[in-house]
Amino acid sequence: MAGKPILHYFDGRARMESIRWLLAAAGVEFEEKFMKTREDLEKLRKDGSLMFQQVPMVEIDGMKLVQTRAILNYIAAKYNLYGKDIKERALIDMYSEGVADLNEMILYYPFLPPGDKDGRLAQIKEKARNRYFPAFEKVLKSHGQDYLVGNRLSKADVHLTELLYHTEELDSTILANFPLLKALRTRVSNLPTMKKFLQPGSQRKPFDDEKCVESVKKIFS
Ligand SMILES: N[C@@H](CCC(=O)N[C@@H](CS)C(=O)NCC(=O)O)C(=O)O
Repeated sequence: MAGKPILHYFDGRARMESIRWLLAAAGVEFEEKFMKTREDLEKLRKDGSLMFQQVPMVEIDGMKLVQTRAILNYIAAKYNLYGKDIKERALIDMYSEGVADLNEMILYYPFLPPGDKDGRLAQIKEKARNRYFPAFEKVLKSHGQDYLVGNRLSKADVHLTELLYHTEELDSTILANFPLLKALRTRVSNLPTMKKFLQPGSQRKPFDDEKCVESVKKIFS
């Protein structure tokens, strides 16, 4: 039997968090190896583990996978979170990419210079309220089903739920006008695998705070 996937990254959210969420949703246990220093990163680079010299890297099924989206797609395909046919997959990809666009803005936010943060926060909220959340609310309304695609859980639901949690951390009122998104978040959060992951003490990471930002600067500078 294959061992647990091993996640290589720093001890923070950034690009690895959506991988943690997706593995958790699939009910897959995983191990993590946190890089703490530049030497840790160099070691992975020198031993040829990082195809493009970048992390996230995930050891899974005898492979050393890099590129966040490739990793997510592999997990989704393996654990039936990727639709039943190519049309469903196209929708799941389209929704996941929309989520990723807003998520990218949030991911960089903690690493911005202090003077740029207020502007970026306003931009994130504006895009969430006026572009991304209305689009996903409309999808759920259009078919009246429990999940975004095919009436069953897919990676798109997991990514969107993660995004909803993270935007709510930035503004607790952000979901006020999106009842179907709230319902989706509750539904996904109540899945047994997710319930466990959302409890304190799980491998879910908190917001990337100043300590994390400092350590990341040391690793990558
Ligand atoms: N497209 C890649 C980007 C990965 C990336 O930018 N990783 C950063 C850490 S979050 C990194 O390793 N930076 C070092 C470098 O690019 O040399 C992905 O999605 O995985």
